[in-house]
Amino acid sequence: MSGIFGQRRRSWGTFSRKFDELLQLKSDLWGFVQGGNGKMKYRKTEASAAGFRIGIVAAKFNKEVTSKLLNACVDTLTAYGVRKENMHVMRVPGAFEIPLVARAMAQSGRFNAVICLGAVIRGDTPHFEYISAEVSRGIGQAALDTDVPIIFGVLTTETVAQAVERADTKKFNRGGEAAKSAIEMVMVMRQVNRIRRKSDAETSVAPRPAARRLGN
Ligand code: INI
Repeated sequence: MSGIFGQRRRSWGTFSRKFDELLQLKSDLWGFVQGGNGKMKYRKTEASAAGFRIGIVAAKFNKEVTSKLLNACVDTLTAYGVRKENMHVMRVPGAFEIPLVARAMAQSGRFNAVICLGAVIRGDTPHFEYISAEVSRGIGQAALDTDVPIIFGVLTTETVAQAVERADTKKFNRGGEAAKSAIEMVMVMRQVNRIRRKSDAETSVAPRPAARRLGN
């Protein structure tokens, strides 16, 4: 995983990546699939995320759980075609710190989506209410402020056992689910931004910054 977010480089690599993305987008939408009778049919295919750039913010608090979420998230992104060099992971102390970093990553214009991973466990602490309320509000607000999909992959559970179960790839696999939601939301926002651009062009309004930056 690499990339220094905030830094902009314009090189042949950037242009060839854009070209790859365009080709990939086309094959995301249509491709040959095998029909029930064994014949090949030309129809919509599975989503692929090749060329996507994904930011991940993962809390260190309850590390045994958040590491599982992170591993599953990275594995699923990889399975969908996201290259390791296009994933940028930021670790933060606890869930409370996630929204600030997620918002900054989204604002950088370097990511198609940002995934937030954490585990807030009630235990005996009144902290739970404050932290879980703040992290969900902050993540939602960050997405609305930046126009970039920011995925809520933060577990809020009563017990450690519940959190472990939700992070388990053979059970709820919330890390993998968060990765899939991110990919789906990138596709959704591309469609929305296409509609916006069309409507902006019709009304001669300048394109919105988020839509312009990553070609979303
Ligand atoms: N952070 C978590 O991510 N999960 C928790 O369950 C938790 N509890 O219970 O206290 C927690 N606390 C730390 C918090 O997120 C901040 O890092 C800390 O308060 C410093 O701002």
